[in-house]
Amino acid sequence: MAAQVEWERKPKGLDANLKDYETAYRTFRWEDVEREFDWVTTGKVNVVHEAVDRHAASSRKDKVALYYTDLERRDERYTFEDLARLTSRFANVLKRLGVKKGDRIGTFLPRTPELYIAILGINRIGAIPVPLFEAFMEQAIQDRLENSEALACVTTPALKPRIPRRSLPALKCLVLVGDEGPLSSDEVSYEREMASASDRCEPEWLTKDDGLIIHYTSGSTGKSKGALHRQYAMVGHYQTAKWALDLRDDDCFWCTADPGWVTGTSYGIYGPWTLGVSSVVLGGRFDPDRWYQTIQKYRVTMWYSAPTAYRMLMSAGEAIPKQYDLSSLRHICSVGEPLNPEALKWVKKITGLAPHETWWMTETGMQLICNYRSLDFKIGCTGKPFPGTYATVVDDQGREVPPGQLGHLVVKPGWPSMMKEIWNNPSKYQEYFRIPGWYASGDSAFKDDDGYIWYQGRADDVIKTSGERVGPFEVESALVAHPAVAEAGVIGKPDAVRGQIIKAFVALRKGHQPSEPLKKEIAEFVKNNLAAHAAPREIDFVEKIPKTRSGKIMRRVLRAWDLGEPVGDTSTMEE
Ligand code: 6R9
Repeated sequence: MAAQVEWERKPKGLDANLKDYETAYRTFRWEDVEREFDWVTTGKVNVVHEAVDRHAASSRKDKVALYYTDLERRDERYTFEDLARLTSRFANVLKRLGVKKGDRIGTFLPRTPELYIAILGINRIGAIPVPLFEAFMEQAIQDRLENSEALACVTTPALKPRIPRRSLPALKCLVLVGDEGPLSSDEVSYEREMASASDRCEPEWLTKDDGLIIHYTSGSTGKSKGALHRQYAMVGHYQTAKWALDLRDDDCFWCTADPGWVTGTSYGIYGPWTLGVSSVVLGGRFDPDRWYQTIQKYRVTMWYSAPTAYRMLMSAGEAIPKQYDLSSLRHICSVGEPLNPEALKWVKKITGLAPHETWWMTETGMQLICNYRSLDFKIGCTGKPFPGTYATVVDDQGREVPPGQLGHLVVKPGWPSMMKEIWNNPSKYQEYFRIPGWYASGDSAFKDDDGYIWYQGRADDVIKTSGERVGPFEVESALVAHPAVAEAGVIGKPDAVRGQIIKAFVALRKGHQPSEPLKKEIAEFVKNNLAAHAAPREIDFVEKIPKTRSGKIMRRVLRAWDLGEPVGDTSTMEE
């Protein structure tokens, strides 16, 4: 436990949406939140009605839902009414292509308004969006579109070559955004189809249990897995956006995450828009100047980002933020990895506000352990369970451990946005419930005497690099596809800015010599086949990859090698 605990104290009577955590935690009922949704009275469920149509039919009609800029070519704003119209058009485009309720549709697009319109257009007809991060290369795309058996994919001419269509028999059609050229018979132009589509499309009425979205994410073994969420998840998105992000009607909210990741949909789309709050999207690459400029330009009031981003801003120095007016900010939150106290204090220094932790996962769909705007917290802690949920720390048998003792971070199943299934993989789903009575996160943590939970790291081999979740197996598979690589083992190596970086140990095939150019070539190969963020930043050549007798890579040994430490017990290692 931290020797000297520093508190972030909150003024009494602070005007937050969640005024008194302890009372709320005692009295909270999800049924009360359900009443905020129209489906409670109509029985007709569709997130697009709750996030768009009901606002478009209210006094929020002309309110800006989405501010979009790339600070160069595009500078646009879309009201809730615009979103109702455009997502209806896109829904009609999909209908014309024969897409029906329950079909999976990929979105492989840069962060542009079309991506948001596509996701909600897919939802409108009850189909299931499968967002694919823009930086994914061929292998990553193939794995995800193959597993989800997506019927169509919305993409751009520039990204299209990365979709291996010949090996995706289920993929019938591409919708191309920004294409003026000739199209093949299984392609349509987004612009041309949108121009002739009707502005009206009643949502497909669903049940609470029907599909909302599939987000692919990584585990410590195997290929990426698709976490399917249900429509009912919107109840969790809504309430956490209200109490953890503290969103209000007059806020201008900036969630910096891409919808290719769960944060970019739960809190880039569903949370803020079910609340009717204006959201900012910045296209293009990370750059400190552009980020501060965005806060200034839109007078952003609530900012939700990740520790790596805060640390990158920190390393760019204090002179840059001084050139911008950041005084509009009133609340800041953080997600994806632990926020180190140094970065927290730096953000506080430049904005006057300490970022508040929110802990959750792709599979949990919503924030579960948070620091709250009105509640004192200890700097460095992960926070307290969200009202209506119960997260705690247990031993291997599922018994809660005493304060201060390290254990598995678990959650009592049954919160609104818990994933419904792992797509096409019931046994993977069951693995999350291996500790009797609990959803096992795979993280380790301890609870202190005051009930604050302190994240202590992953208990498995999953890597978090720049806040993005990467499975070692995916990287190892990409590495061994290189002609010079015989075997590979991958670990996350601690890094001051990125949290972890990907480090690969590589054994070469006969006839290949270790060299610096070869390292570069191998890293480049992974970048081009999987994704830039999944490419190893460090490669060590070794004779052999340490494996157990049953053939499992011993990453514990790799980590010890990396640190130059003794390897410990190797009795299970193969000869
Ligand atoms: C939303 C998201 C989930 C894993 C999770 C944990 C780590 C997320 C954190 C955090 C410490 C926080 N994580 N938030 N660790 N403090 N506030 O990140 O989902 O990409 O699925 O990652 O990220 O290890 O298990 P996902």
